[in-house]
Amino acid sequence: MQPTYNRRNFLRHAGAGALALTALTQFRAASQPTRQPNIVWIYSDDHAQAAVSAYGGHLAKVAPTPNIDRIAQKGMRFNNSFVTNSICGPCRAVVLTGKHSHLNGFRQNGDKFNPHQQTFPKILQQSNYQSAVFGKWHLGTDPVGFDAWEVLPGQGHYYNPDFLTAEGRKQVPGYVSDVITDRALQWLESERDKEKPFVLMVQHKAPHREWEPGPDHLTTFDDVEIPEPDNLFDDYANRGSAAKLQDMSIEKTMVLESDLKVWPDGPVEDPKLKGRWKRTLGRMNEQQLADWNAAYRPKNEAFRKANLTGKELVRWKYQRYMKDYLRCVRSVDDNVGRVLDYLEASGLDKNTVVFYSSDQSFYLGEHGWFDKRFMYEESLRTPLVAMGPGIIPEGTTCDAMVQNLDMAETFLELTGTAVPDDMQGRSLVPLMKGETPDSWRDAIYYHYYEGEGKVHNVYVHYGVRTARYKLIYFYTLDEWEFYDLEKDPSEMRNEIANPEYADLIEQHRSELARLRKHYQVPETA
Ligand code: SGN
Ligand code: CA
Repeated sequence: MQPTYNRRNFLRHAGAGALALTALTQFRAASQPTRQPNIVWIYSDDHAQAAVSAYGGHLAKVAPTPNIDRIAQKGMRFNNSFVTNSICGPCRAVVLTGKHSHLNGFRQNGDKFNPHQQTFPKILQQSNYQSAVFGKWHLGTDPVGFDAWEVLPGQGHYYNPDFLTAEGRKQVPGYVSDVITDRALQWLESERDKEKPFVLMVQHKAPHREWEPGPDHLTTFDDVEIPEPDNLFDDYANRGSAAKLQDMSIEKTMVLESDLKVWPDGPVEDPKLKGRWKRTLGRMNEQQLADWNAAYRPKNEAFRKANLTGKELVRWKYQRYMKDYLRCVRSVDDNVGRVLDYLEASGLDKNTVVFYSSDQSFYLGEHGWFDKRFMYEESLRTPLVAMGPGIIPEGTTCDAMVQNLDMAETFLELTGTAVPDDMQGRSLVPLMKGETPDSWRDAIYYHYYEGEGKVHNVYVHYGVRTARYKLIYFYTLDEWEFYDLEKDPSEMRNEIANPEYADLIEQHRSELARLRKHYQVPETA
């Protein structure tokens, strides 16, 4: 470990409490570079890797994310960043605890996070860090381990969002991505104790369904044609049952009014839609609603007149979906820029490690889908970029397989804090410095629990991914799938019955069994 992280030892020598703090202040003043770094974790909701232009995917040119890319340019892009269980609450619980879902107890949305368990913010708080979280939380119990917190209730709202605070619930005017960022900047500027290092979690709601763009981007992309993925019209031939049984297709699942914004011009009569109206357009003030209607009504009128059917209708839905999604991304990116600008202007950038990631990635029409959940590539991955002067060399990339499971240990190592033995990830700090330890993992474990009968009807499954292959077991269907990601990167051909792969499949079955044992997965889950 570099001496720059050594304040912990220093504290130990100086003694605890007030003495240590005074000594620390003097120590810092005398020798700036030895400070413990601050951490800013910017975490969005459902932001697909393909919609971060630093990854250079098919959307990079039409919908760039210049501010997120600034982080990658000044630091590192993780090319193989994966999640353990591609759904919101579980991913957040994994980041906080550094443990798989079966150990942290949060397997699916709707579970309640046990706030008495060990988390990295609690540990950092005990080692003189200040901690704050603003924005999406979605763990069912109040945040613990934070000096300051204001979080969205459940999924939260895009317009004039409500927040849960230690003092109760309040509504804040504005657009959610701006409001969350305002709150974080206010804490940085005038609420934190400037003598202490900090960890700040800025957690966006966007670009989550129902993809409501902010007032600055209502007509962004109006004149742009968004490129379609090759498998927008996937028929799920050569696949197992799970891909056919899902309910997350652009064609069949999307709601014309709330998802695609084709609301009636008059009052909403349908009782099923009234709730959706109330939590979306129904929250807007007069001006916000007027701007919204001015942007959408003429386009909706043209859509109604066109009377589209079949593939043309799917294509239209895809365009509307993607434009709204990317508009939401644009606001997130603008707000990442505001945070980076503040860090630069305040000089904090010199001693702050900034991460950008999302709870999980998302289908942007691949396989005809939106949403996530499956262990297929688009939702197994998640964007991860990080910058930190003196720690991460500029403009670098990393191909090692990393997971959200690694974040807690990364934050602890960065801050020079001891890592508890029961965390299950691995610190990314060596990778961030450009070294890949020989012992780095060559396989990851995945397990999705929010199964059939729940929203989007994705069957429970677990599996293993190695550098080139993926084995998935849909255990309630008793169906296995095996993909060769080099020959078939879009996972259109399940090779499980192909004798050419028999040996590899066997090796992956053993590896899966080994990982389940290693991570202490109960037999029944
Ligand atoms: C809501 C969404 C679903 C989404 C889940 C979980 N429906 O139920 O599409 O999969 O949240 O998302 S919506 O019509 O209410 O938007 S997660 O990001 O919180 O896991
Ligand atoms: Ca999510």
